[in-house]
Amino acid sequence: SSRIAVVPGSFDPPTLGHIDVIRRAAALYDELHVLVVHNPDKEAMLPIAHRLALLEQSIAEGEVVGNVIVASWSMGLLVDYATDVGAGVLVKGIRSQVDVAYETPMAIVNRHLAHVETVFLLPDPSHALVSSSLVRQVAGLGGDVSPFVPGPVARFLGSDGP
Ligand code: COD
Repeated sequence: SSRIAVVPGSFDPPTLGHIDVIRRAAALYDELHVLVVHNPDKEAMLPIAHRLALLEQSIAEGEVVGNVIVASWSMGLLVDYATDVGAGVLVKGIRSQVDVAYETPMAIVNRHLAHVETVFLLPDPSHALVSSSLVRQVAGLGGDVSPFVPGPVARFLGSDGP
């Protein structure tokens, strides 16, 4: 049977850290769903439709191997989406102890709710400090975000590098 996984996130906006996790997860599974989920704990910068388009463009530009599907989900539990598409695994990136503390209870709940396992990937050191919130801050203050985001996102946010 084919191995299907979901990489969920806010992707507001997609960063080079996200693309790194997506590229590496795509190499591990037969089918990878990159899922834009609204995070009620965070105030959004970009509408979901923009995040979807930027993810698709960034994945295409990043030459990610494997069968990657980009989608969004707002109809309820994340694990309901996973179950619908036959995915048994969620893949998440762990940058710090803060991420571990945030993700651990969700991983336990998701396993109990739907027998969906969570697999954690450690970031590449070159991207470990990159976050969407940092990019939102730099962009909001008029700074150049091109070192932290894929080309399509830099162009969209209006900083195309020097
Ligand atoms: N390097 C490596 N990984 C990274 C990097 C980086 N530089 N930056 C981000 N990541 C990882 C994050 O750790 C995360 O795994 C993923 O990429 C997405 O990150 P964000 O910031 O875009 O997304 P989050 O953290 O806001 O997304 C959180 C979810 C919405 C996915 C989360 O809240 C969730 O799983 N919700 C589930 C909703 C639900 O069903 N709840 C009920 C049961 S828990």
